[in-house]
Amino acid sequence: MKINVHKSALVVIDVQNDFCTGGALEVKNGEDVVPGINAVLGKKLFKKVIFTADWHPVHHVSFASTHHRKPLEIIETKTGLQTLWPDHCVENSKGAAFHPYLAVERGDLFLRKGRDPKLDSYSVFFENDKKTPTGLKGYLVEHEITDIFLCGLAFDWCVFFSALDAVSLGFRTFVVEDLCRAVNFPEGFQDEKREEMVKTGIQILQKDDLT
Ligand code: VGL
Ligand code: ZN
Repeated sequence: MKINVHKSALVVIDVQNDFCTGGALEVKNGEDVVPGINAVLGKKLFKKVIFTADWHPVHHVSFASTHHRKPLEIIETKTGLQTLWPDHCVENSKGAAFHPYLAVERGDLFLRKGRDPKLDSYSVFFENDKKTPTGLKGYLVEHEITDIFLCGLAFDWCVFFSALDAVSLGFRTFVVEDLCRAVNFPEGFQDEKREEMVKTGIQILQKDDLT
């Protein structure tokens, strides 16, 4: 597909050490997206490039350890159901840093999310209460971006929720599937989320489709 450079932004979601092999919340082969993302960035197809980072304080509400529970258990919080994770992306830790080979020098805007101790944020647009904005919409609108392309980690969590919000905010929304990797737990979750995205009007494409 031919990208309209003047109206398009690429959002690279949470390509951080903790989501890569050996990380605290390892996404299988997460780091495999890095060369492809760097190659796409080198093509200069986008008016703006945004890198996001999951960035939590210690004892964050999403950490199983905070509740003396086990990862992947689900608990009820004031803002609804919360899936619990291993401690991950703790602010200023090595795990929270971007993957060392990611071409972050191409970034226009860097956005941290999940900084409220009591509220998680999967989406790069709204925190999990579905109403607290991150500010990204304002940035994109001010730069007259209408088309957004999402990639990164994890396909079935942060990329998924970000894509749904992008559509609801009125952006033409594309997910570059082969520049994402999924948690896929339970098995089949990835296909389920993919299906949901397609039904919502999100276009799924591959990196070689970007020209
Ligand atoms: C993510 C689980 C918890 C993600 C972040 O970036 O997909 N998943 N925090
Ligand atoms: Zn997180």
